Amino acid sequence: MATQKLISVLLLQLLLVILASDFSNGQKLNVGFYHKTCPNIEAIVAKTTQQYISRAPTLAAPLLRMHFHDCFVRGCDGSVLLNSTASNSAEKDAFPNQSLRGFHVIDAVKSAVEKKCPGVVSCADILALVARDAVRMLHGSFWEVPTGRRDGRVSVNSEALRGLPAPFANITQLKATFASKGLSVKDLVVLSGGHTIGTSHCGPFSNRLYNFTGKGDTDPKLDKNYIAQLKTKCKPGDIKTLVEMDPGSFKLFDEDYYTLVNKRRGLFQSDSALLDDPETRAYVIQQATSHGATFLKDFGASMVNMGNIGVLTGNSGEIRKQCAFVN
Ligand code: HEM
Ligand SMILES: *[C@@H]1O[C@H](CO)[C@@H](O)[C@H](O)[C@H]1NC(C)=O
Ligand SMILES: *[C@@H]1O[C@H](CO)[C@@H](O)[C@H](O)[C@H]1NC(C)=O
Ligand SMILES: *[C@@H]1O[C@H](CO)[C@@H](O)[C@H](O)[C@H]1NC(C)=O
Ligand SMILES: CC(=O)N[C@H]1CO[C@H](CO)[C@@H](O)[C@@H]1O
Repeated sequence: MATQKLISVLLLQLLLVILASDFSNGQKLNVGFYHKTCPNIEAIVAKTTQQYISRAPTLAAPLLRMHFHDCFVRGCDGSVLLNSTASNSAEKDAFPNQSLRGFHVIDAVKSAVEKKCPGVVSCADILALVARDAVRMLHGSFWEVPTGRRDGRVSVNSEALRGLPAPFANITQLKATFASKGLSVKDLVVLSGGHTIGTSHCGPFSNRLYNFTGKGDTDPKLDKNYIAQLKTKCKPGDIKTLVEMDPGSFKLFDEDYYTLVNKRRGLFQSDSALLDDPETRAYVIQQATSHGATFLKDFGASMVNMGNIGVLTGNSGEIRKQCAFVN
């Protein structure tokens, strides 16, 4: 009968769709992906990360930033962890990465995980978990990290500059960059709150202090008293000195970032730019005037969104044996 034939054709198609999605790149990440294959993964990652961060709390910030840099270039595929080879200059060696550090922590976590569950856990997932643990260890929020990412085999130096937003970016550029990764305007203003921890070299903002438009002027969007303070730390042409991005509380993951931005003390032009859009501005003011009522919760949600960018799943990519090298 025609209907029977139609039904069996439909069933066959359904089966093919299920099979195809099982073996393709279209799978979703999920919390507890390693439930059966590496049940203690979260504890192993947390323990090793803690060992490093308790000794050197300033490592937390670059580890969070590393996950951001991974996700914005080729998706969260561990490409930021790959070393250059004789024939390839990797993301790691690109200009925005010159200040990334903490690779040895990722390597140590990977070794600890490999001992218990060899060949099962991706470096991309390890990075996502370490970033979460780093924030938690600075008294920030906890969020569940969906896992199941696989590691990419490619890392290209020139893609890092193109994929990552510049500290000089204006609000239009920032919104466009985040939108191109599938992230919302809210994700932009929430994730920028990552600048509540860590340090920056003088380089990314010294133009705001000394020669903003090439006339020896300063950036009118930066608080005058703050400029005076920053000038005592960053002399003209100094690209090496480090300054705290949230002075006095750069080891505490809190809502201070929004208080600073609201006082026109965001360090980068990209931070100040959050006052130039009605939606991002409203969020800055809301968090600044409510002791960060929703920031920590929002941050976890936006980190999950960021952690989904361009992930490899199923049979795509590989599970690297060492995070700095493809298998
Ligand atoms: C919105 C666009 C962003 C721009 C333009 C930007 C730019 C920068 C720059 C220029 C630095 C200083 C690097 C140095 O000189 O050492 C920095 C540091 C940092 N960024 Fe961002 N960033 C952005 C978004 C993010 C996001 C989304 C996160 C994480 C969720 C993040 C986390 C950090 C952290 C934690 C540091 C401090 C690193 C350390 O202490 O070594 N940033 N960022
Ligand atoms: C990978 O490169 C980094 C510097 O970018 C270096 O410190 C590290 O030793 C290299 N890793 C290995 C396993 O060679
Ligand atoms: C942002 O920067 C781009 C590129 O420099 C420029 O074309 C655009 O006009 C700027 N937008 C705003 C709102 O300043
Ligand atoms: C400021 O920038 C202008 C234009 O780029 C340049 O000619 C001048 O030498 C700079 N001044 C200083 C003090 O760096
Ligand atoms: C951590 C790291 O690999 N940093 C590299 C960033 O890129 C510069 C070159 O542009 C290298 O010298 C650094 O070693």
